[in-house]
Amino acid sequence: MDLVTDMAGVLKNVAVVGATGAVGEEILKILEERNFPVRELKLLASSRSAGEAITFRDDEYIVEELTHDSFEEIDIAIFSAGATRSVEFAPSAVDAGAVVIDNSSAFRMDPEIPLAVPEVNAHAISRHNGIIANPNCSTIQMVVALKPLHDAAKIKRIVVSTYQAVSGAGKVAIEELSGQTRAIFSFDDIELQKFPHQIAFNCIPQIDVFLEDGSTKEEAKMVNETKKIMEDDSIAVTATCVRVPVFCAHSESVNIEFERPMYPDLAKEILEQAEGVEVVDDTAKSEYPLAVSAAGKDPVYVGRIRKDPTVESGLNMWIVSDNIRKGAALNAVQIAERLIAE
Ligand code: 25A
Ligand code: L14
Repeated sequence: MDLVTDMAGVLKNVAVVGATGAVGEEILKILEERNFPVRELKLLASSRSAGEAITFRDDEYIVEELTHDSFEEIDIAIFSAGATRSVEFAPSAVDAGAVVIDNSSAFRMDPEIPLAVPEVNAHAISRHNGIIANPNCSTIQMVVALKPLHDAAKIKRIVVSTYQAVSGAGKVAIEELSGQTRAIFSFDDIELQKFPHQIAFNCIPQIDVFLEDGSTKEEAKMVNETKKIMEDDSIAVTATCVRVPVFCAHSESVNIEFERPMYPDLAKEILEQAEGVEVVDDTAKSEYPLAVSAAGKDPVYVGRIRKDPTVESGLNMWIVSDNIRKGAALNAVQIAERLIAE
């Protein structure tokens, strides 16, 4: 087989649903950066954005309105337009023969649908029946760092508190933080859009809606998705998710209790070898992961690795990653890469 036919076999027709959103735009950037084998590209969004021109590689593409007929000839459809759109349109994409990689929470806990982080449970990807779910951003960065430690010493319990960037809530939310900041400095009234309270110069202990038990849906996602991705229901997880006035990258304070002995030095050694992880931990130089340094980068950064002396075998650490990249767009493209490698 010559190179041209060989390449032609691997090229895929790709649809990006929500192409004009914060995650959709990053998906296009990452497909370009990683030289993803795209034959045809279809950019789908709401009627608000239809007709808009977007440049991908050296060609211009026109955004089309998402309909049930959008997926003819599409091999891979990456959805990032919210759960309502996924529930309504993903079945049409599957019926048309596409494999759907879905960024929303719609299908994540469906036992028939894989919930995949390539560094953690890549084997789950091949078990799909047309849809593969991309986990929640806060969960992804935590499991990438914790899975190798779980393999080494079995995690009993995780206590996590998140410091989540506004970009997770989309472009309107990014504008909301800058708009409120400008308003405060010019003594104007602040405007609320995506968040229930002022986010500039504030911390809001609510992400997504409240559930009956007093936790939020974002916190429940961290609990349930962690068990599914790590394939271990015995891990106890408790979470508090907080929105902070940061534009990009989520930070997490994580306390981990292990069944078997685990030490900071051993954890560092393990994490230095781990796929997708970068250890930044030099307290003498005040070096640890920071949101502003992680923004625009691929790794999950881990630092402040230290013993938790209040339990028999425990560690505390600080985990930071770009929520739009590894937390959403990059993880989705990595799943697509695994699909075509199969
Ligand atoms: O915010 P939305 O409504 O969920 O929209 C996100 C994307 O979905 C498209 C939308 O196209 C955008 O590309 N979309 C929305 N409704 C659609 C429909 N009916 C639809 N596509 C098809 N059919 P758009 O043309 O509507 O958006 C253009 C820009 O406008 C912003 N926007 C969207 N709705 C708006 C709005 N602006 C004002 N008023 C509205 N009602 C939109 O913002 C886009 O910039 P955003 O993109 O940045 O939204 C990001 C979405 O992504 C989710 N998200 C973020 N992180 C993650 C994540 N989801 C999963 N995992 C993550 N890690 C956010 O929750 C948010 O929904
Ligand atoms: O379920 O920060 O992936 O508001 C989408 C919204 C993650 C959080 C999900 C946010 C969420 C995000």
